Amino acid sequence: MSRHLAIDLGASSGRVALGTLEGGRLSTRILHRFPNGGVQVQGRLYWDMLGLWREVLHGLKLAAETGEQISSVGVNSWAVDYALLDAQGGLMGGGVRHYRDPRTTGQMDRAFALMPREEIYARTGIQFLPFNTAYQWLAEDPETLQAAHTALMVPDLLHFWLCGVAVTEQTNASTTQLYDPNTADWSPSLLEGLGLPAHLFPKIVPPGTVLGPLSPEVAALTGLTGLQVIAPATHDTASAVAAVPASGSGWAYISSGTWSLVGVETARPVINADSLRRNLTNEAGVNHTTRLLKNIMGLWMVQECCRLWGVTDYAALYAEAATVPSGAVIDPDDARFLAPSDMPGQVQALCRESGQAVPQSRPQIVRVILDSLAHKVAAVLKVLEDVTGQAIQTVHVVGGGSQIALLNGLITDVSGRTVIAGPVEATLEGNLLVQAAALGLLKPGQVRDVVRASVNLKTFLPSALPSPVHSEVS
Ligand code: LFR
Repeated sequence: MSRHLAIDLGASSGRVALGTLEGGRLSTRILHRFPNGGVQVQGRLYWDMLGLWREVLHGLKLAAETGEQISSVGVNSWAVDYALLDAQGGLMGGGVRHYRDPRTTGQMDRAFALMPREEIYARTGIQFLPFNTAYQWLAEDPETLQAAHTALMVPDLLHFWLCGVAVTEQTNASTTQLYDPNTADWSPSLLEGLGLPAHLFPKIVPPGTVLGPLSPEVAALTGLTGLQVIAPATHDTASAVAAVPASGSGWAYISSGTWSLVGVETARPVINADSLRRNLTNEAGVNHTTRLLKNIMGLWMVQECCRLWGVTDYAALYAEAATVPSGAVIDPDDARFLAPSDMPGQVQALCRESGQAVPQSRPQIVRVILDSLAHKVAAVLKVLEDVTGQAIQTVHVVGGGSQIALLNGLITDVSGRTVIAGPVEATLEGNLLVQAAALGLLKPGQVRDVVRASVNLKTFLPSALPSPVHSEVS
């Protein structure tokens, strides 16, 4: 039997959880849950890193109070964002900028003037998204970048604070669009081509790397002793995909949360004219796999509506949305939805502009969002089939969004494929089990078996003839 701690930082909330692995099954107990989100100051959007660190320390203290013997701890979070550190390891530039900060507007075009789009894609295989680390770096004040000593991705920063070791973990490095999947290292030609300082990011380590013991400072602050800090798959989506309870072939996954990440697992990156045209991403997964996927705007759209409406009971809202008929279908990846805004108004505007019925009530607006997400998911599944030549029969939906029966049903019906929903806590489970594998307590190939043995899944079968889905996705 072994115990491990997972620190999971999501865009809207964070958790510290204790996992117990025993007899090939994993049980997970959430010790501490705390809210997260952007903090706006002087027109800039940041993450509250010090506030998050305080919550992490509190969670670790609760872990110490359980009195259990815990072997290891590891952090995962959203991708692309980074901290710049000075030579003493101090945070520079006001902390970590949020990827939804509008500073990246226009930076992709600047990058394409420095290096052709095709070449950037050929070297990285990463979906062009305005907030990729590469474009955030282009938006940095050049003097700050020059003055910086080190850049650490968010989970790497937390690992640095936990144990003093500064490295970049591979799954998250792959999201920067500065990483070459063929060499599993930073791409010198990309850094040079975009004029970015190559020395900032430290060495890349694979998921499941033991970094070292918890620092004496953190041990004293929390009362925890004897733990190793282990880099899991630090990109939350990579941890979630590691815990997809699939076996065999013919399956895709959706990591469903603030974003919907829709993809398949491949043995090698798929980087060609077709994947470029479809703007698919090739992010690194565990065990040398590739996560060939696409970012879809996801439940962020509902979260933003709820923020504006002051609604916190999501379950009630989804239940109401299930009682209204299907409405307009819009493109959830319209650029206007990216930044925090009047989301209901933006949804209504796009419905109006596209000549469709404009939803009025809250449930109608949520219904338009869910219908639109389901249609986009269905289109991406077709694209993935086209690009890989592999049929997809089953779609595993994992993460918080897997609890939304309405969305699962819509995905099933619109795509005409079986949906298997769960686990809700895939990210935590992937994080915990990759730590266990790093300590030799599991074979890497056993992670999914343990998840299957440990969780309850729900199956949604297509109830109607699939609607025609257009597979042209931008
Ligand atoms: C999901 C996620 C996505 C990434 C987005 C921004 O939480 O990590 O994979 O594209 O957040 O970092």
